[in-house]
Amino acid sequence: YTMNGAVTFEHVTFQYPDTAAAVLHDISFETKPGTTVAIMGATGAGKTSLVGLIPRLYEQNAGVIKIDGTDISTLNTEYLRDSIGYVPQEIILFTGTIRENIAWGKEDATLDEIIEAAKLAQIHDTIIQFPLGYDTILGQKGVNLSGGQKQRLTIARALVRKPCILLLDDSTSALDVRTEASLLQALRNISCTTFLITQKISSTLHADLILLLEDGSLLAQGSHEELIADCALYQRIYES
Ligand code: DGT
Ligand code: MG
Repeated sequence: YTMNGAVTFEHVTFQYPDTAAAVLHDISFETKPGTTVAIMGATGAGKTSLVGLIPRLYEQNAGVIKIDGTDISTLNTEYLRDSIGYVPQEIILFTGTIRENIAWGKEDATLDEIIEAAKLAQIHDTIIQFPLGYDTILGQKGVNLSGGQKQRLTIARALVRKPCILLLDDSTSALDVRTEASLLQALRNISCTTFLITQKISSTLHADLILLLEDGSLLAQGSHEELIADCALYQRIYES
């Protein structure tokens, strides 16, 4: 691990090149290394766009993003994307073994590294229950996984690259509360700064920082206790 994973946004504004209106307005926040950041907000609020700026999938129009104090626009994008794991909102699995699906993009991963990643992603116990274990074939010719199993497999795929920062775009929506809590704890144990886009209040309860987006603006930020005390929208989400 080369990065500590402290991410800072300073007055970040972003709009997609082909559109007139900004989708993120003046976003500022600061995370500590190895912590959990939950990002909440209605559909279209800008959650996916926000996390996409961290590995520089897009460039902000104004403001500065820093990792460990360094402006990311001065960092090599290959280095950035090697250090940042990204689990996109759309899950992509292919017909092949579980082992191949986890190692996708890092074909030189050893079986030990794959198992380690699967354990962190809370999917190892499920995998070893299949008669063929990691050699189980997925897809039309093999087993079909549940939504939550697919999500954990794609999280394992990101973890096999040993990222310092992990971006989970709605990747725990199908996990039960206990499994999600175990996953977040495992990520804390390896000091991986985790951005978790979520609609579930159960995911935010243990987050160190919650970012609540509304129409591209950061409506509120803080811990669960702080937002319950200060933010009417968060209270409404909590009570619904
Ligand atoms: P979700 O996933 O439905 O919960 O919504 P978010 O919060 O992830 O929203 P996001 O960041 O995907 O979209 C924010 C706004 O940006 C929304 O008005 C749609 C627009 N947008 C998203 N992706 C693109 C893109 O690739 N190109 C353009 N021009 N606009 C985009
Ligand atoms: Mg999204």
